[in-house]
Amino acid sequence: MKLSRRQTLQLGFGAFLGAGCAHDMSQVTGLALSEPPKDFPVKGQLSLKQRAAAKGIIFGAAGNYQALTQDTDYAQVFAENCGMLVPENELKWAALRPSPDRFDFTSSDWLAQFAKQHGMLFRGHTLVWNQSNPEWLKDTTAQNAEQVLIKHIDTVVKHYAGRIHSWDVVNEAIAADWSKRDDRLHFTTQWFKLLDKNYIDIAFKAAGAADPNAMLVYNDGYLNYDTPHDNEARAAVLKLLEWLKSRNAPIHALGVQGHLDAADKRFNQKKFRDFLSEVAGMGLKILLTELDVSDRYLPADLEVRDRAVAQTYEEYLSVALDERAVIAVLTWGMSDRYTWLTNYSPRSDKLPVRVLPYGADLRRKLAWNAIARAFDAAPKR
Ligand code: 9MR
Repeated sequence: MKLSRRQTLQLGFGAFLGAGCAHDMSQVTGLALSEPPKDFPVKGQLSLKQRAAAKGIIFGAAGNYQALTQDTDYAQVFAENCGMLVPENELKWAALRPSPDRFDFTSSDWLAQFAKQHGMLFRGHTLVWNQSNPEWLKDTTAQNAEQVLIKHIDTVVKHYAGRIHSWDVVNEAIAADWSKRDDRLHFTTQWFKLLDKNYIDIAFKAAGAADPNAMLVYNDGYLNYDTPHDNEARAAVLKLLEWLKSRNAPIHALGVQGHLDAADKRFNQKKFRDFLSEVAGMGLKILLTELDVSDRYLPADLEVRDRAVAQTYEEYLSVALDERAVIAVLTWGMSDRYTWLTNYSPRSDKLPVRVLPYGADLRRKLAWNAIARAFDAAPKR
């Protein structure tokens, strides 16, 4: 029996991660396999975007205005590797909407121009989210909620029509909430309170009307692991997607946030792969969004840490890229110099986190190799 790359990795990573890891051993029992070589060798000199493009995949990352305007070395590394730019914060309401009647596109327009100048696609994140909203939004009432929502989406989506690849129309309507509603919808958010779940449908329809050519995406997190919470979240996301389709909402893709943790042994390849197949079976594309690998619970040793982070990237991407509906891989930043995990998920020993393809010194790490290797091994779209 010839093993697929996925099966090979399955055993290799199991050996590395130890007992708690869930895998389907039925396919691989009895065969001597090894984990990826310690230095994650890559062939050739191609950048990440070139390796991805060779397989019909887009590689890109989140970038923010501050880092890209002030740090030219970083901007160069970013442009060399990315075929797509996602503004990390600049398209959120808090950034765009200083007041109910004003839109400020200064920083997002700069990023759109930077993307264009370097031949990158530009992607929108996000039109509706429960976080990073301006204070004045709290004054919205049940009477004007729909109008406020539609005006925002219509104005922003039209502003970028013709120069945007895709929009995260709604972000995290489900999985951020740990409560026990049957449909798992995050019901304490302001939009839910004012418009019930209809806000999701309204948002997609407004985006589709404003730009019929943009790919419209539902983006959510906590979909990766084999935990009770993530299992429920995956089921709830599938139901939400079905509901949106039944309402004739224009939805074209699911964004699966990849905030991974290198010490978490609960990634179940089969369950995750099956989930992606189900989404693909609904006629939707899939974008792997917001990918990064926390090293918070790993030992201090740099080599051990970098290898474990790289292995996590390689395993995850090898499983996911096996699904041909996956059209994009987007890391949440390019360098450890600029990552939200520095503040949101620091190490207890205070060592700088090493979670993205490039180190804070802007040198490639094994994580870069791991991503490159996953693209090189991926089937063509
Ligand atoms: O990385 C983003 C960070 O800089 C912001 O302070 C934060 C709040 O707006 O959002 C972070 O990005 C989040 C993304 O927009 C949605 N999914 C979770 C991401 C990490 O918190």
